[in-house]
Amino acid sequence: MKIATGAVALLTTVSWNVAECLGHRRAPTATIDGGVIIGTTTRVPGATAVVNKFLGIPLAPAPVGSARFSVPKPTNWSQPIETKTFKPTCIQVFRPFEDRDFIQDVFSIPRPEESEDCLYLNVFAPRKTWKAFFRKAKYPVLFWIYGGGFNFGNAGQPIYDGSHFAALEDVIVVSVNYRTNFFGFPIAPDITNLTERNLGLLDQRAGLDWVQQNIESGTYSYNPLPNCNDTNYASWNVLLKRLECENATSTFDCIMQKPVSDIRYAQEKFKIGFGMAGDNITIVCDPRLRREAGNFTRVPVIRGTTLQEGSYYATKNGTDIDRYFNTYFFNETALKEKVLEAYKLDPVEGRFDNYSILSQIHTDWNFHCPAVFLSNNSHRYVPTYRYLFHTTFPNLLFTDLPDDRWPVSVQGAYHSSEIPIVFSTYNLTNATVEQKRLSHTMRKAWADFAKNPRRAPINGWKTSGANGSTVMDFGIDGKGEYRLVKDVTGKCWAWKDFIWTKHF
Ligand SMILES: *[C@@H]1O[C@H](CO)[C@@H](O)[C@H](O)[C@H]1NC(C)=O
Ligand SMILES: *[C@@H]1O[C@H](CO)[C@@H](O)[C@H](O)[C@H]1NC(C)=O
Ligand SMILES: *[C@@H]1O[C@H](CO)[C@@H](O)[C@H](O)[C@H]1NC(C)=O
Ligand SMILES: *[C@@H]1O[C@H](CO)[C@@H](O)[C@H](O)[C@H]1NC(C)=O
Ligand SMILES: *[C@@H]1O[C@H](CO)[C@@H](O)[C@H](O)[C@H]1NC(C)=O
Ligand SMILES: *[C@@H]1O[C@H](CO)[C@@H](O)[C@H](O)[C@H]1NC(C)=O
Ligand SMILES: *[C@@H]1O[C@H](CO)[C@@H](O)[C@H](O)[C@H]1NC(C)=O
Ligand SMILES: *[C@@H]1O[C@H](CO)[C@@H](O)[C@H](O)[C@H]1NC(C)=O
Ligand SMILES: *[C@@H]1O[C@H](CO)[C@@H](O)[C@H](O)[C@H]1NC(C)=O
Ligand SMILES: *[C@@H]1O[C@H](CO)[C@@H](O)[C@H](O)[C@H]1NC(C)=O
Ligand SMILES: *[C@@H]1O[C@H](CO)[C@@H](O)[C@H](O)[C@H]1NC(C)=O
Ligand SMILES: CC(=O)N[C@H]1CO[C@H](CO)[C@@H](O)[C@@H]1O
Repeated sequence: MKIATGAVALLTTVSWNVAECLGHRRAPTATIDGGVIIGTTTRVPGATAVVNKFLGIPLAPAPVGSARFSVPKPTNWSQPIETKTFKPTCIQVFRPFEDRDFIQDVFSIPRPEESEDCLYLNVFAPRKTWKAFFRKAKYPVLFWIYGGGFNFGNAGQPIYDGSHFAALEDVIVVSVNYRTNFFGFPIAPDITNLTERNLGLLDQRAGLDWVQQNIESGTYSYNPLPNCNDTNYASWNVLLKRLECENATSTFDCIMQKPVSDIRYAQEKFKIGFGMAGDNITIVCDPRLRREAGNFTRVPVIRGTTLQEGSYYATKNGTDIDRYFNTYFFNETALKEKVLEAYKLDPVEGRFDNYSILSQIHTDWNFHCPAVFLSNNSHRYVPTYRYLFHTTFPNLLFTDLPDDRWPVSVQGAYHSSEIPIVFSTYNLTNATVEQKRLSHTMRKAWADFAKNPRRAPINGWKTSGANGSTVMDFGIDGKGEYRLVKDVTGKCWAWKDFIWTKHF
């Protein structure tokens, strides 16, 4: 399982038509296409600006009942509605079932309410000053698409709170819920339009449409290739069996009538995965060829990875190297040989045991090397900035996980640990000075890039250059320092053939 995270910085500004009640304590209201919304306000430490929050704005009619697999369409309402609290997240699947608690302890804090009625988005906007109001000031928008490997995720997670961005950087943050797993990617024979098998992607696009700008959807970066065989219904057929629908007159109706809890449980317990259907519209089957031909939306990018992306995944799957290879690279014997040679025990390079070997392997093939290859490619067409996130702050470590499966000593700069730094949503109580400084730097860099993507996000941050190897190393001293360095990409060659055929 891969948990992709991504933010898309919209490159244009929008006018957020807020009927400001400047100087008054009244709740902020806004008139949008769908109707009138009433939000709430907040403040963040260190900022004078007030933040207007509109949480749980309806994005589309609820996809429930017979509308379960409906394509998101604009919705509207006649009376003003309160948008003051997050709405439930979409139905989530945490696979395998045995790992349900562990995955949530790391990636879903606190555990949200779930519902099929989940298509809502959230806006965090700086309250305009009188001056800005009369200038008709416009703000750049940062659009946040949460990760979760298209199995789970929730725009309302506290670490994704956009208040600091809005208050301190004068940008608007929009985050959107989208459907995942079976509910977002129903590859079923009864749904004949391939694009309508990618509802989760359509939901994301609906969120972008809502922002009403001509922007690109999230880069399809380094996920495994989508299912490009239109008639491969392997997952659907397993689900039919597990839900005892295989002999029904209408198998589709049979599944539609099953309770959500049964559908969720079957996916977790029997490890049934639903992914995207390659339709060459929402998701293409030949992304690498298109990228190499420069056939993509030409906008500048920042992309980066953490130093120990794989530390969580390697733990999750134990320390048996053979089992790991059987799980991820079944029957790829040549690859296994090449990789194990490249990553043999070497204390100098941080490989002391099976676990540290697997942690490095997972970091490289799933995150680090794809970032290198992608940067090497995109820098030929668009300004491409790459970063590494290197540091581990004590208040971001998981000290109270129920068993010893992921000890604090090996967590490191784990997958997603840069997110609370970029959003400034880490726990302030025990934050270090270095942490606050680094958070300020990264948050500002992201915001400045949205304001002007033609300029380096930080002075002196050079583009990734030949071989994608020039990187800004955030936390290079293990604390808050950052510096431009040459990344060590030596082992990526071991992965090139595999990644290029299976993941691009
Ligand atoms: C909602 O949209 C429909 C279709 O455009 C329109 O007919 C209806 O009047 C709208 N309702 C409200 C309350 O705006
Ligand atoms: C397939 O579905 C998409 C999304 O609803 C729609 O835009 C497109 O027109 C449909 N294609 C056909 C051939 O009906
Ligand atoms: C697509 O999947 C079906 C079902 O597994 C299989 O019979 C068929 O051969 C596959 N088609 C291709 C082109 O691989
Ligand atoms: C469906 O039919 C097959 C073959 O007759 C049978 O083995 C299976 O038990 C049936 N499944 C259910 C849920 O009735
Ligand atoms: C998508 O494009 C690929 C590569 O060009 C092609 O093989 C595949 O048939 C296309 N699929 C659809 C659904 O258009
Ligand atoms: C570029 O993309 C367009 C549409 O997405 C497609 O029709 C075309 O075949 C692509 N060209 C190449 C060289 O991939
Ligand atoms: C390390 O992996 C090898 C190969 O799968 C396995 O035989 C061995 O038991 C593993 N050692 C530990 C401590 O897990
Ligand atoms: C494993 O790979 C070998 C050689 O490429 C092939 O003959 C065999 O059928 C594969 N086994 C499975 C189960 O895919
Ligand atoms: C923040 O950290 C302090 C000290 O470790 C702890 O008591 C508090 O519960 C934490 N707050 C949150 C929201 O996690
Ligand atoms: C947080 O800081 C306080 C005061 O400096 C200290 O007593 C406490 O042990 C710290 N807690 C953690 C979890 O680091
Ligand atoms: C970068 O791209 C060039 C040109 O395609 C290629 O020769 C080189 O091997 C690539 N390097 C990496 C690290 O992918
Ligand atoms: C995704 C994956 O490979 N999960 C495996 C991790 O290891 C457990 C056993 O501890 C297996 O049951 C899972 O299938």
